[in-house]
Amino acid sequence: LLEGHHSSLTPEQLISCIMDAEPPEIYLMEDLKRPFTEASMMMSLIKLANKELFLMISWAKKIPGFVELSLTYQMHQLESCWLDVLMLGLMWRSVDHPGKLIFSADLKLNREEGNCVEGIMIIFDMLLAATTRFRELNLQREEYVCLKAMILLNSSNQKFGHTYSFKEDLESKGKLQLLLDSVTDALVWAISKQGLSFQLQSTRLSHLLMLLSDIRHVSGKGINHLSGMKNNNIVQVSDLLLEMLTNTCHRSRMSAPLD
Ligand code: AOE
Repeated sequence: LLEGHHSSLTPEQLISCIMDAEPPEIYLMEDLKRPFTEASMMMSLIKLANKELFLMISWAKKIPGFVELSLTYQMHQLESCWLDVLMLGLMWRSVDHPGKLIFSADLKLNREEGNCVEGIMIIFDMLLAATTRFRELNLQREEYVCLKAMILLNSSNQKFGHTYSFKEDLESKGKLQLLLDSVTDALVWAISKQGLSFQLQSTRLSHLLMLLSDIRHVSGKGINHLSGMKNNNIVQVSDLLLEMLTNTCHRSRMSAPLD
C-alpha cells in the first residue's frame, strides 16, 4: 500500500478499517476452580492479558498509518497505553452485564470476587463505574473502536519532549497528529449519524472523550496495583515488544516471564 493512503480515507472507510482490525474474542481455556485464591485469580488475569497483548500488537499494526510511524514511536505508544486499551476493551465486553466484569468469555467476575486479591476490589469498582457510564451513554460499536484507536494514537504525546529528536521521530510526531485528527473526524462522523441535534452531538463527543481521562486514571491505579504486588516479574518486556513489532512473534519468549 502507498504511504499516506490512509489520509485519503473517508471517515466511513476509516471506521470500517478500524472495525476490521478488532481482535477476536478471547478464551482462557482453563478449568477455573472457584472460589478463586489470590494466586489463581492473578494467574488467570495475567495469562489473559498476555494473550490479549499479542492480539493488541496485530490490532495496532492494522490501524491505518500506525506502521508508518518510526519503530520508537510505535513502541512508546504501545508501552504507554496498553492497560488503557485493555481496560476499554473490558468495559465494552461488560457494558451489557451490570455489576460484572467480562474479562473473557470464560472469565466473568463480579465485584465481590475481587475480595480475594488485596487491593483489586477498588480497581474493579472504578472499572465498573466507567462501564456504567458507557452503558448510560449507550456507547455504539463505531464509537468504541474510534475511542480505542484514539487511546493508541494519543497516549504518549507528552513523554516525547526532547529525548527523541531524530528526523524520523519528528516526522512521526506530525504523522501521529494527522492520524489522531482523522480518527477524531471519524468519531465525529459516527456521532453525527445518530440523528441527534447539533448541540447534543457536541455534548456526546465531550462525554465520550472525558471518559478517556477516567480510563487513564484507572489504568494508573492498575499499574500501581500491579507493581505493588509481590513476585512481580511482569515488567521489562520492552525488548520483546520490539521483537514483536519488527516481526515474527516469539510466542514462547513472551509468555515465559509471565507464566
Ligand atoms: C484489564 C483488562 C483486561 O482485558 C485484562 C486485565 C488483566 C489484568 C487486570 C487488568 C485487566 C485490570 C486491572 C487489574 C489487572 C490485575 C490487577 C489490576 C485488575 O488491578 C492485567 C494483567 C496485566 C499483566 C501484565 C502483563 C505485562 C504487561 C507488560 C506490558 C509492557 O511492558 N509492554 C512493553 C507493553 C506491551 C504492549 C503490547
